[in-house]
Amino acid sequence: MALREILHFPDPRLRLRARPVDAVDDGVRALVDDMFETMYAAPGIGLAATQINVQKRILVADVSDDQSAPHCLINPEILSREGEEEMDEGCLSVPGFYERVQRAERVRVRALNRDGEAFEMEIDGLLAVCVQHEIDHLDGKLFVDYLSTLKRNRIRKKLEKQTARAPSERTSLAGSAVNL
Ligand code: K2U
Ligand code: ZN
Repeated sequence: MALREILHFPDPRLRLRARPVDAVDDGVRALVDDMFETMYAAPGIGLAATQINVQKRILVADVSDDQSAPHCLINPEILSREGEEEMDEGCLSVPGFYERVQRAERVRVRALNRDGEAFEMEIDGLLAVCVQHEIDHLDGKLFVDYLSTLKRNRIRKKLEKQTARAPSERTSLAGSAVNL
């Protein structure tokens, strides 16, 4: 397993649309394992392959408190959406920023698991939010796209400044939340 670099907004590679996985082979399983390792180390509760510059339709998620509920969704499809919910979302690709986003409260999803077997599941709560957030990543969409142009541009400018700073100073700043 290996830790992968997570791309940061406004990196244009985050805007690429991921392609379906043709066959769930050992190479895909190794990629899934790297995604889980990278997600847990970030730390985060979800990660899309797009965020590590791999344009394959794969996401991982684990909203448990103790890394006990890993989910791997390959070629995920949302079959149905119900209700509405709102929460402050963050993103490993937009470090230090949290903004309110509205999404479906409950979704039914179909995907392939790490063994290439098809499954469906009905999800709600934080896992439903996370899976919708990750599927957006696979379509080249970020949570900042739900914000006003003004707010999105202010986030972009702040992150561009951090990227331009020395790596050591950038790391210490990344953990500080900024309210716009
Ligand atoms: O895609 C990512 O960057 C992973 C997100 C997933 C996520 C975003 C918003 C809402 C739910 C999940 C990161 O895990 S952001 C960190 C985080 C951690 C706990 C709760 C919310 C966000
Ligand atoms: Zn994200």
